[in-house]
Amino acid sequence: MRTYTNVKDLGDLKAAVSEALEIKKNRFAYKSLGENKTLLMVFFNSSLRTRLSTQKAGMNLGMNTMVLDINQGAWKLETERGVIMDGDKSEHILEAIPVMGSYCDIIGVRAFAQFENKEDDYQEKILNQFIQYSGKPVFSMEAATGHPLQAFADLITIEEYKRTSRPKVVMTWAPHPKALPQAVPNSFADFMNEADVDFVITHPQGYELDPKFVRGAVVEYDQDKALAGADFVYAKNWAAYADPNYGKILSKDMSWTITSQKMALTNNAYFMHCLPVRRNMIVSDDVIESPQSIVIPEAANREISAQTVIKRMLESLT
Ligand code: AN0
Ligand code: CP
Repeated sequence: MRTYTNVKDLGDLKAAVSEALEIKKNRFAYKSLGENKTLLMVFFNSSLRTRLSTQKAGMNLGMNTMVLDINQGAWKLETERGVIMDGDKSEHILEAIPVMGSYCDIIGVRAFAQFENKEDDYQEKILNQFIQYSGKPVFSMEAATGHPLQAFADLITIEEYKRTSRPKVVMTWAPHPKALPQAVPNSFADFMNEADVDFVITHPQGYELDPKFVRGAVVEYDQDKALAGADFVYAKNWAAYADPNYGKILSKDMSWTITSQKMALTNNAYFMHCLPVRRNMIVSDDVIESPQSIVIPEAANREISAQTVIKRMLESLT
């Protein structure tokens, strides 16, 4: 595997989930695969889970791992070609990327949507420059339009907790004080559309996601109707995708918060969220603390999704 940016990069999804569950049974079985290989993780944005779980995954595979926080101690990077660099940016990304590539074997990149220019975001300008100019396999650690390590971990978690062969999975928008990217909901939809689940998306009018990710999923604007009979409730906030409101907050309607009253509409559903989560905006204290909340095992599976992807990349090096 040379790139990991979306569900298609995994090929046969069932096989990928089986491989992940095998890795989970013995996460040190491939300790020699990464010997003398270096994983570089580049962060343009903050992280708790991705940083730790991906580093842990690399270490499980015997790799050396390095982390660079672009905004803390590195030179400020210019990303546009043709700019006269007389401002505060000391280095161009077109030099920085091949230099970073020269020190490692595999690169993970976190570069969120900037909400300044929809085309730049949806063309994955930063991530694609890493793919093009680093000379190394590159995986997304949440880029502008996707968070495929999260969605893969989500699918592994659903596989572990499902009580029927084809569970109903409902992804619901919920309110949040800040504008958040569409990366997590995009990737979750990307994966659920390929998985053996009944997938429903619910959000207020105006929060429609890119049809490229929604594809054949059912979109139900009435949250209560959507939640009826759900086996998994996947909550997430995102800012508007559709023009002319790209990147804007259109609603903070607290009637969309996932509470125990909302969960009572479901088939005793499990509650999921990628974290970090704002309590009593996205989800009430009692729901996230309930036995039906699987946010911690979900986060723990980030180590497994990352390890599966890095293992496949290491195998492609040899
Ligand atoms: C980010 C987002 O919504 O994309 C990261 C989630 C994994 N969340 C925040 O910035 C709070
Ligand atoms: N879910 C997730 O990616 O969390 P972090 O932003 O803390 O890495």
